[in-house]
Amino acid sequence: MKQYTSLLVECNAGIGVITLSRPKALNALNYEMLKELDDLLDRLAQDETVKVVVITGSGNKAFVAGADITEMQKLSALDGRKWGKFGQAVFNKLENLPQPVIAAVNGFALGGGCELAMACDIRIASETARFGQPEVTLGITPGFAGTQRLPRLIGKGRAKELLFTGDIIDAQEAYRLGLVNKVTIPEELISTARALAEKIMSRAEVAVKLCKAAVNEGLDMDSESSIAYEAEVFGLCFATLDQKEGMTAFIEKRKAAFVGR
Ligand code: DAK
Repeated sequence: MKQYTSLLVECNAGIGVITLSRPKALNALNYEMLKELDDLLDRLAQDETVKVVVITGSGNKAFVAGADITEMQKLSALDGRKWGKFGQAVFNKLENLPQPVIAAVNGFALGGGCELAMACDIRIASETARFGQPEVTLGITPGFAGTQRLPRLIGKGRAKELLFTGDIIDAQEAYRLGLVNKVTIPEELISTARALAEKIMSRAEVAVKLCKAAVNEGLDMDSESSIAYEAEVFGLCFATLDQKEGMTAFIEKRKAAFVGR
């Protein structure tokens, strides 16, 4: 795998682990990190050996403490719009990566960090994780789709409270709100993410990918179109070897041996 300046990448036994690494700035997202992430996502999308992706932050203090404030401070309005559009495009690419993506949130996930976690499919948080959209305390709005993904995840009223106050919440509160799927002790964060990745990898790969596409595409459609889309992906499953194997294994009362096709 290519070497990056702000990302560590390790691919092993089907799991690609991306560690966002700018320790001096609590892994704050700057232009270089976003550009690297953009490049890496293109590569991962083409890499059939990577079945599930896990994203975490380096160190034990931060997942990502937001977009880099020192870099943003100098932006003109036009550059701000350009930066926002680029970040949104990278986060959309992450959200729509063919493989499932698990965020293993190991500390502060603020602003752009919370938005990055929300662009992942599933979030697991360490007990030490902290979440928030503190942009209003800096005189700005969230710029990487936080105003859109947060209400879709936790509901309009709760999202507005977090967006209007900039409050930072702990992992248990994030779990209560439905912002994270699970909370673990810090020592078990990565092993929990890996165990979940392994469970997903044991299922029919094409069906998992089609579930992801159906949820992502369907949520942006009217209900009639989304249900029609679901029928299409359901039908497509019957063109796979894994559908035949899965149903035959059930009837023969044995464990399915999926081949990922
Ligand atoms: N950017 C740059 N540096 C950061 C940073 C950040 N977001 N967060 C922390 N750092 C740096 C600190 O400046 C400090 O650097 P040194 O002073 O050591 O050189 C180092 O990381 C350690 O941080 P602290 O000393 O502050 O550590 P503490 O434990 O005391 O506090 C903290 C941790 C996470 C509570 C605190 O660092 C903090 O409040 N950080 C900022 C959190 C924040 O406000 N994040 C949201 C950023 S705003 C848009 C596009 C994108 C966005 C908006 C619009 N468009 C273009 C429309 C996104 C916005 C954001 O994400």
